Amino acid sequence: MNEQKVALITGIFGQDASYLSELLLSKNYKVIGTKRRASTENPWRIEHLLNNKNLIIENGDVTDFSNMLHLIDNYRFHEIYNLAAQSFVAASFDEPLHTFEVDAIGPINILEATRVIQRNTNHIIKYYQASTSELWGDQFDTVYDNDGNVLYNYQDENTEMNPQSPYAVAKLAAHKMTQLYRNAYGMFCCCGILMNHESPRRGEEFVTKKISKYVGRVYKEIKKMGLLQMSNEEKTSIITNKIGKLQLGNLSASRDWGHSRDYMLAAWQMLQQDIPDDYVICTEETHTVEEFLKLAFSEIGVNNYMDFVNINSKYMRPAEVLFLRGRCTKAKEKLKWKANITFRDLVKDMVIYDCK
Ligand code: NAP
Ligand code: F7E
Repeated sequence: MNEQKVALITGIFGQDASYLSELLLSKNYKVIGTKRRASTENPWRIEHLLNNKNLIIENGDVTDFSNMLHLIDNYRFHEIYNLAAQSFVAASFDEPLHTFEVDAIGPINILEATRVIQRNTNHIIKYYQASTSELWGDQFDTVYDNDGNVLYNYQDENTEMNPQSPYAVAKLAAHKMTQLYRNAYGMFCCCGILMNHESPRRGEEFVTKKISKYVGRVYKEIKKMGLLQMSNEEKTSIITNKIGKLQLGNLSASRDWGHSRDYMLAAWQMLQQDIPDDYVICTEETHTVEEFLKLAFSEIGVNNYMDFVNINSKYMRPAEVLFLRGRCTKAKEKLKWKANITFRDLVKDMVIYDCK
């Protein structure tokens, strides 16, 4: 019989950790998930997994080297997925030091602890670093036709990186360190450069969840109105007076949005390869925030979506990433991975969840 694999997932209460836990548990892994010690805990994303005997939750703060060292020493891990992060780009402008501590120093703590333990035990531990499309910042490459006309812009593993936020700078430090541990010490380390990925379990401060949650509230108000004979204008005005308008920032920013469930499969696949490498994971499509907004409202039969929105400068960023659209030829070829959940299905999934 094969030895049961043991995996560490840092940041177990986060969105991606919930889907990755489901995947690993379905493959009979023992999963050790770490959470930060907190006065109140909210494991809602993995509530359905808490009775699984193969899931163990431990306290673990990635900013504490000794904490990471003891944890990695206590278990014979085969795989480590470092998902823990201060992951909200906007907050990183207010908390640059905290963000750097968690998102850059945190991964170095884990890499260094892994290196020491691996050296002492000769037991190979594979490491996954949650890198991000934010690393590219304002950079992209372009494909031209024979007449020199632009066909499309994209980012892939070879695109220059020019981070535009404290979050992205910290993640770039972690990305480079992960590559260094692979090259200098021969460790099995992979960076998954993942484009934005969402789900009904997305944190409420991110724009997709903010929209789907608001649309869910509008839907409930429309349902309460039942068959009342009213114009759309009257309905809109009653609803926005009651629940307020949705406050948003830059609607023209463009993102390559996929589903977290699909992307966590790619993260796992990276660690199943014989040779460690870095991979871009994306859908190869791009949509603006406004397109997301329009589609989300159309799911509940509302077309006058802009009447529900107020553009609020509070949600504009000091520096913005305007355009993201990935190209993941390498992942398709080497991992045999592709995104299965379309943009339309993602929006639908989130809106249906928030309408319930
Ligand atoms: P998430 O929902 O914000 O999850 C991150 C988790 O990390 C949270 O549960 C958080 O715990 C935990 N954490 C924060 N500080 C910590 C610390 N010092 N020690 C241990 N845990 C800590 O993020 P996600 O969307 O699942 O993303 C997972 C990873 O992928 C992150 O590293 C993110 O930066 C990266 N990423 C995400 C995307 C995306 O679009 N989702 C794209 C590219 C890369 P609390 O709940 O206590 O705050
Ligand atoms: O913003 C614009 C905002 O906060 C998306 C993280 O998972 O993906 C995520 O980072 C876009 C930006 O995600 C609002 O300006 C407009 O252009 O949902 P977001 P993000 O910054 O792209 C990357 C890949 C990660 O690695 C990160 O961890 O939407 N936007 N109005 C708004 N954004 C927010 N949050 N709120 C608004 O009201």
